[in-house]
Amino acid sequence: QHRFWSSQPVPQYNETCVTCDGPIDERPRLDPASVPEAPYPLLAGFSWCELDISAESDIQELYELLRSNYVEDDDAQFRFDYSPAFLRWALSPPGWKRVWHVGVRVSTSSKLVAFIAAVPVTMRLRDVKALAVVEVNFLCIHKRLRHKRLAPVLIREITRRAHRQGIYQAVYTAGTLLPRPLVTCRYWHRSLDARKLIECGFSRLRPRMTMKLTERLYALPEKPLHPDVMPLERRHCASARALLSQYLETHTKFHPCFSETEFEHWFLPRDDVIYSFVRVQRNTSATGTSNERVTDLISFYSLPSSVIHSSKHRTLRAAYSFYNVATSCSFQDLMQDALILAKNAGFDVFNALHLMENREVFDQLKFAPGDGELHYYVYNWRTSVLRCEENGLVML
Ligand code: NHW
Ligand code: EN5
Repeated sequence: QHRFWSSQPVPQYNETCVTCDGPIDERPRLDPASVPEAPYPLLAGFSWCELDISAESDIQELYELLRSNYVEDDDAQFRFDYSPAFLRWALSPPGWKRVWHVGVRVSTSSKLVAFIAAVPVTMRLRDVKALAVVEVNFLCIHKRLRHKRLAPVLIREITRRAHRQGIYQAVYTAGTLLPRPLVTCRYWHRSLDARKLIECGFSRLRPRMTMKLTERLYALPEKPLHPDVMPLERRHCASARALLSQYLETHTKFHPCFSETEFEHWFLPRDDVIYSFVRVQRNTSATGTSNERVTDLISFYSLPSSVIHSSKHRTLRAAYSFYNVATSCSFQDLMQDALILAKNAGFDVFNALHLMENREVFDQLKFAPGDGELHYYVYNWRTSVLRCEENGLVML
């Protein structure tokens, strides 16, 4: 029943695996000459292209393709609206390659009608400490070109382009069930502007609750609990990275390994894109030199959604939990500060997945489970499934 996926090196639904961590198909690595040099043939009338993300016009075209055709919720009420600045950030981490920003255009008009991207990442997968893989994201086909088996062509082409660079594994997430998730995590939501969420159909007034009571239920303090939380700066990055790496290594079994420059790329604050905050402890040594140690990290990214039907609201501003680590305070107090910082930055809702330690604070902090789940996949790797808490990867 999966015409494409049953032909791919991914675990099938019925497979069981006990001690079997490793690649499923070793052929492309052992025989690089078998990887085709030329792109896969495309439907007649269409051509492959590479987008130039440093060019304003290419970013704008990608932005518009996604704004009109990318992921929607099950009831088609909301559609992700990744901003141009966000897309540039997401597609240009250290080591990014233009050949991995793959578009499809109508040959006659040059209109961009499909896209898929890969970016490099080093992953730990259980006992394998540093596997060079790609993260595949932003697979999108224009609504008028759906159900023509174009997705498998895009996936085969990005696979070929990864193989050409000596990469044989990929990680990707999707709301759709495919063979076969490594782990599945539910989305949870925390209202920040309860009235707006109700007005645009994101949430509903609970029985026997008035709007006033609902707004009061979700009220938050005006200022963070910890007055010393401050935006992450370059000088904090070495210490913040050490804090996060230590956390991921000890608490999770599947996580990215950030180099110094990768950490700076993914975490240094960018308006309306990525928000990161730290608490630091100042240590003054006997010789009078002082150094700062990051004890806590808060981060969330901005991913608005278009509201498809409302006359009153055009966009929903959502903050998505990224990586958060607490050592000087409880995780719950840290996440409460994340909510306050997100609210003060103008977000309407704070979203988080059931992974790492997040589940432990959802009830107390008044998150509610959403109707969406996120499945995590690894291409060409066999391993047994993870518990949600062991998942240390947050994708954009
Ligand atoms: S998940 C978001 C994906 N994008 C969207 O949902 C946007 C809206 N939808 C669309 O644009 C994040 C289309 O519906 C898409 C499918 C393009 C989704 N992943 O062309 P056909 C990502 O970007 C399979 C993988 O007729 P379509 C992650 C489907 O099961 N496969 O469908 C991307 C079927 O195969 P089957 C998906 O609706 C990861 C076949 O496509 C899929 O016109 C990619 C049907 O194709 C999905 N999200 O277009 C994998 N959705 O076997 C990377 C459907 O069941 C793998 N399908 O018959 C790794 C590669 C790199 C390896 C490196 C060594
Ligand atoms: C690749 N990196 O379904 C990403 N979102 O729960 C692709 N639901 O927002 C994968 N349906 O439950 C994307 N409100 C997979 C997710 C696709 C988007 C998606 C879900 C996640 C979502 C909301 C709105 C539902 C609208 C109707 C939801 C109910 C909970 C409510 C929140 C506020 C407080 C009260 C309860």
